Parts: sequence; structure tokens; C-alpha cells
Amino acid sequence: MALDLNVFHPNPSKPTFKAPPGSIDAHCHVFGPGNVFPYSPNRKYTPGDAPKEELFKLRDFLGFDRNVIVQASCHGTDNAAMVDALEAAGEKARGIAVVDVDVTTDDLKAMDTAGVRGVRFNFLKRLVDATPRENYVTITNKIVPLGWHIVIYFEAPELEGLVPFIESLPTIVVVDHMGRPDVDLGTDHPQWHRFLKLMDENENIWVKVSGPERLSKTGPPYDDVVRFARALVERYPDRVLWGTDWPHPNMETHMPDDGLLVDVIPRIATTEALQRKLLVENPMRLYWPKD
Ligand code: 0GY
Repeated sequence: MALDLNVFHPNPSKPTFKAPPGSIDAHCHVFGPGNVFPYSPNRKYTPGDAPKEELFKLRDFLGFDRNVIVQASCHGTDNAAMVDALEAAGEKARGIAVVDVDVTTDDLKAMDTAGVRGVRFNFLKRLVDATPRENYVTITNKIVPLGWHIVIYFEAPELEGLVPFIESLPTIVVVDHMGRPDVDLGTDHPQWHRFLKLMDENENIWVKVSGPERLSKTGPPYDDVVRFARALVERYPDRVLWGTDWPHPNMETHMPDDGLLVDVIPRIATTEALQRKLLVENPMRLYWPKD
């Protein structure tokens, strides 16, 4: 039976790959439930509910220890559902918020106490209305004193125009989903080289080798995405993160089996040392530096 593309996979397979102890899913979301945490009136899509209890169940089932929960556009700048999940998870989760330009220091400090460690700037037109660049600069100036970083989401064709802005950011910048390359163009294409150049020239830029289910043209087991992710893990072993992207909003072709997504990991991080960096050491350094 075809799966509902608006709802996460109801019974993912148990991964064959055993994640190292202390592994972190560094990109996932919580949605609602809408009757407790209403979706934003400005949202571009309405997801099926994906509450914190389901996320924590999946974390344990996949053999992971901790989550980084990223505020998704369907909740706008109301971070309540994400913060509620952080508070329920205690030391087992950190968060990335989306904030308005007039966010106060007190608001930011309260989120920091709950476990938020950064903000997300989203440049995808299908997800958000454009934010004036000066607002991002104002937000950046507010979050840097807290030691927070910036998660940035864009698609590869937009990168060239964003480079001066990205390179001006005075903190760690984490790029979502490998900068969303067109995988059909291959790893010899200028589009991919442009992204590598950005990473090569800026040691403060990290990248999530996540989202094969979004980038693949061939579908599971995502063979066409593996060489992109593997190239990043091998070239920047200390600046890569991995995440499920659960509960996978806006999928058009299939709802991924999260167990199969975990089984991509040993194909992109091919040694135990690389796997430990990707899943434990790097995210610990960024999100739990005192542990
Ligand atoms: C993701 C990707 C998507 C959605 C969002 O904030 C969001 O709504 O990030 C997407 O549709 O590509 O990372 O969840």
C-alpha cells in the first residue's frame, strides 16, 4: 500500500548499521500536534502531526542517543513545539530556532536555557517569504554573543549570489542537505565545485550530509547521492553532521524508511573513525561542548 506522503513512515526497518554509542541525529523536526502547538498562519504547507514522543521513539529504535531539533517553516517563528520537545528531552536534545528580527535578548536567553544553540536562515522560496538581508544581519548580531551558530538552507543554483553574505557571517555556519546539489549534474560540475570552494575557503562552514531522500532521482537506496556525501565526509571529516530529516515534510516521490536512511551512513562514512566523527564527535563539539 502506498504511504501517505504527509505522514512519517509508520514502521521503519531496523537498520543493519549499528551507530556508535552516543550517536546524534543532527537534523530532525517536531510538528505540532496542531491542537496544542498550532501551525503558522503564514505556512506554505500543513504537515501531518509529528510530535516529540514519536521522535524520541524513533531515536531509540534507530539506536541513536540524541537529537538536534530544527524549527521548521510550518511553525514560523513560534518555537513553542520545538522548545517543548527540548524541555522534555533534557540533555538528549538541542535545538535550532527561527526568530523574528525584533526577538529580545530575554527571549533568546530563555531559548538558550532550553537548549537552543542557533538560528536557521531559510532561503527556499517554496518554504518561506523572503527576509530582508539586513534583518538577518540584526539577528546575527543578537545571537553571536550567546555563542550560537547559524544553520542555512538554500539550493545550489542560489549559492553564488549568497556567497558574500555567507562569508560575512561571524560564527559557525552549518549548511543543510549538502547545499542541495542537482545530483544528475555529477561531482565534476561547476555547481558542485562552487560549493566545495566555499567549504575549502571558510573553515567556519560545516555541512550536513543529510537529505538523500530529497536529492535522489533514483530513490532508495540513494546510490546517486552517495558519492556527494562521501566526498564531503572524506574532505571535511571534522565539519560534517548527519541527520534523518524526520518526519520528512514535502516529499513528492516516496516517504523514506528511516532505517534505510541510517543504512546509507556506512556507505558515506566508510571507516569507524569517520563514523564516530560524523555521528558523535562533531555534533558533540558543536552542541554539547562541555560534556
Ligand atoms: C527540511 C526540508 C524541508 C522543509 C523545511 O523548514 C521547513 O519547512 O526545512 C523541505 O521542504 O525541503 O529540512 O525539513
